[in-house]
Amino acid sequence: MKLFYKAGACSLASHIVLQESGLPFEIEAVDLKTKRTASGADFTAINEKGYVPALQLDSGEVLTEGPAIMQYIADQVPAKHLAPLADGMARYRLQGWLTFIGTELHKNFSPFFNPAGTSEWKAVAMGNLERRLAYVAKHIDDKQYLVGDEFSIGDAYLFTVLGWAQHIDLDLGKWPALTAYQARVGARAGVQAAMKAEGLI
Ligand SMILES: N[C@@H](CCC(=O)N[C@@H](CS)C(=O)NCC(=O)O)C(=O)O
Repeated sequence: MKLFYKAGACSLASHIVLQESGLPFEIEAVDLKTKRTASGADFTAINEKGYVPALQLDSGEVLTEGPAIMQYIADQVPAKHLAPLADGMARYRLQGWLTFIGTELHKNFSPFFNPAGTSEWKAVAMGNLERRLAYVAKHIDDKQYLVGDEFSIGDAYLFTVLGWAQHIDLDLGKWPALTAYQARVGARAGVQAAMKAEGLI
C-alpha cells in the first residue's frame, strides 16, 4: 500500500493508523500547490479531488477520504482493535466521532490555512472550535481514549487535528484534559514513528 500525504496535514492520521497496524506500506509526499507527488507524478491522476490522504492499494485501486482509509486499514487487522467490529454500538459511536472530527473540528481549521480566509470566517470558525473542543475535553476528562478503553482510529484523527492548534493561536492549555490526551497519544510508538517519518519531530 502507498499513502499519499502532506507532512502534518490530515493525512497524518492515516499514516499513524498504518504505523499502528503493523502492515507493510510506503509513503509519498504530495505538493498540494503544484499537485505533483515527490516522484513527479500528477497527483490529480491518482486522486482527482487533488487532496490528501489517498491510499493506493496493492491492487492499484485508490481509496480516498481519511475516515474511509482509516476504517479500511483497521479492518485489515482486527486483532489490533484499531476500530471496534460493526457488531455493536461501539463502531457507530466511533463513526460518530470520525464525522464530528471531520466536520466540526477539521473543517473549522480551514480559514486559518486558506489564504482566502477572511477575519469574519476565522472568528466564526474559532468560536466553533472553542465550543466543540470544550465538548471533547468534557468527554475525555475521565477517559484515556475517545471510544472504549483502547486507542482507535478516532484517536489518530483527533490527535492530528489537535496538533494544528499551535499554528493558529488556539491555546489548548485552557483544557487540561486535551493537553493530557495529546501527550498520552503523542507518546505512542506508532504516533512517534509517523511524526518522525513526516519530519515533524
Ligand atoms: N474530506 C477529506 C478532506 C481532506 C483534506 O482536507 N485535505 C487537505 C489537507 S488536511 C488537503 O489536501 N488540502 C489541499 C487541497 O484541498 O487542495 C478527507 O477527510 O480526507
